Amino acid sequence: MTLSTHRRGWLRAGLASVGALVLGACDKITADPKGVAFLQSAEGLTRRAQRLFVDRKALAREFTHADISPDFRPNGSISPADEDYVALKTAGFADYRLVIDGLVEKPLSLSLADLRAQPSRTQITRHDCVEGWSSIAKWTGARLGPLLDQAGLKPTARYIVFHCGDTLEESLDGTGKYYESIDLIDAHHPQTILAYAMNDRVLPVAHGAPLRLRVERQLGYKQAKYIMRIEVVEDYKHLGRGNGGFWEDRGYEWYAGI
Ligand SMILES: Nc1nc2c(c(=O)[nH]1)N[C@H]1C(S)=C(S)[C@@H](COP(=O)(O)O)O[C@H]1N2
Ligand SMILES: [Mo]
Repeated sequence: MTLSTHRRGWLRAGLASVGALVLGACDKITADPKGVAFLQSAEGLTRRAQRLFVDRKALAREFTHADISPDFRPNGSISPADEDYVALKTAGFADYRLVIDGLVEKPLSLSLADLRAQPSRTQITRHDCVEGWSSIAKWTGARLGPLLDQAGLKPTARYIVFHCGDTLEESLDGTGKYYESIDLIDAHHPQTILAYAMNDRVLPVAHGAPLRLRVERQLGYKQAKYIMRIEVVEDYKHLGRGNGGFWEDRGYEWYAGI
């Protein structure tokens, strides 16, 4: 193959993978026999798979202590009024248990001490909110991947849902409770942690005490605070209004990559 056809094939493969993701199909490519041949070749497949995979696995940028924001802005719920949450908070979260259930072999129920004893990671990262502000903080937490390995995902598992303790919107249909979901690639990403500490201190209530998600390749609204339960599911259509998260149910993208 000459260099120019090689490069055209490469470009088509790139467009096709975008098309496949966005539209589910790409008429132009399937109408062009050369494009199809390249896409079906082992080389074309490998390259497309590699690009999707490598990009999703790349680490988010990490910063230094000097970069930490002196006043990281709290946003959304900052002091949940939900009865169950208030009771837990009043008792200093001594009775808190994180439940991991759904499509797992062995459901888990973990205290904060249990969580602090899990494989952990500390990272200084930048939080970007869609509203247009950013703040940098140091987060420490249990890595989600090893926890899910302990619970043992069933073969049908596809998404990890985070059920939160706060109602952000009072609505008659009860869909105002905050929740979020991520896929298994992000769940196993090394920087995906259940944070219990912020800037070397116990996670404050305003930032999601006692436990909040850090999924560093995505925007602020994916960073679920006040996590009460992690449910492993095959699909999230039956939850909330069916779009995989509180803000997704109100029009935001499910995959909020940065
Ligand atoms: N449970 C819960 N998680 C949440 C929210 C919320 O209101 N409730 N707000 C989201 C949004 S939009 C942002 S920008 C971040 C804010 O996190 P922070 O309060 O630590 O800045 O939390 C996200 N996670
Ligand atoms: Mo946000």
